Amino acid sequence: MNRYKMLAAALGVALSPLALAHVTLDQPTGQADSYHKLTFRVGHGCDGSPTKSLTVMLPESVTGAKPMPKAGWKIITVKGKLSVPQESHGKAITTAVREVTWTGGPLADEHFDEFVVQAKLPVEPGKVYFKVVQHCVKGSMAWDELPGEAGAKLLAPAPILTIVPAAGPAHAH
Ligand SMILES: [Cu+2]
Repeated sequence: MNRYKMLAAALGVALSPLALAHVTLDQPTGQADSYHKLTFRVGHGCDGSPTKSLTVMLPESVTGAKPMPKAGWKIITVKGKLSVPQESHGKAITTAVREVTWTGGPLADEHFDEFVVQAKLPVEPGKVYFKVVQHCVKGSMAWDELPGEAGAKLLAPAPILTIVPAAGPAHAH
């Protein structure tokens, strides 16, 4: 347990809004089967220490990821094999970008910033989670907790995107 988590545990439900800034998605919903702009917002450093890298892990159902270049940050992508091939433009794809890392900054704890990836969302509506690791000058934070029992408060939740059904065909008369 790091100091942030210990502090949060000690405070219980009395977390300040600032402590809840976390790493989150700017847009909580996206349309199924669309190319979507995922904007990850970093609200603070690690227990006051400035952020020097951010790694976003993409679930298998999210493909074709392209990070947006960012001044002052270097981008590294890691490709991996998909356990289930997906289809794109009529072609089967078996590998996809599974991880995007930005290194640079450092981003001061007093500032916030946004890290952007464009990616194709799954066809099926539902929830997808993006596990994120934030490395700081001192220490790191893993934003990788998934919801468990109902109502349980997560200290370091993974950013979540709700996939909503694609808009149906135009109503024709
Ligand atoms: Cu926070």
